[in-house]
Amino acid sequence: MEKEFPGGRTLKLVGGDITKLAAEAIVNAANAGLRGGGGVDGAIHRAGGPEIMRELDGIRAAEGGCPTGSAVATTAGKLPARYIFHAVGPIFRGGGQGEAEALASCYAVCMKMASERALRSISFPSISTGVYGYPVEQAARIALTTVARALEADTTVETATFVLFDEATFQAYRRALAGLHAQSLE
Ligand code: AR6
Repeated sequence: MEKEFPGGRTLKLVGGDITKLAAEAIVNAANAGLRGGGGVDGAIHRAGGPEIMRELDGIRAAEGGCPTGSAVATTAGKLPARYIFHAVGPIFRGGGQGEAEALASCYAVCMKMASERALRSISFPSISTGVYGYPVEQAARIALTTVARALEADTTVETATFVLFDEATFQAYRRALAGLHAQSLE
């Protein structure tokens, strides 16, 4: 499923494993310590090899980690990408702790980092909706709205793809994208 934007830019939803799909930047759902973990983070480090963690060790030593709502870049090791952007999503604590702003910021920062590097393609997982507990219907709306806004603005990104691991997550994003379509037709 996809949505077209002016200038031939496209936002796509696909099901599957983000480590299997080539993109110039692959986004990881990381933690503030940049120490790796389970979920998509575990899958990226397993498939990408130890070089990615070596680079994160250097960033951690220099900067102490990465704040929630932001991201850091490394190379991609063995993954079919030039960069991994390690984005730190919010832990959901009821919704009154700035979680929506932090989640939107993850996507906006990654789109900005892609454009700064003149990248044409980027793929995202559903940040914060696994271990971090963000309700997926709300998270999908925030994710798609933020990336759509970036694709409508000045960016080098031609294709932004959400790679959604399980069927329930894919369906939530499908509904949210249908909602975006309806809004833009109003
Ligand atoms: N490809 C795409 N999506 C995936 C994959 C994959 N290979 N594997 C899992 N997902 P989570 P979070 C989906 O928990 O909520 C880690 O330990 C998963 O089904 O990976 O942001 C980090 O180190 C879900 O839809 O990320 C942090 O400590 C989505 O990715 C913490 O978890 C996000 O789930 C971050 O938690």
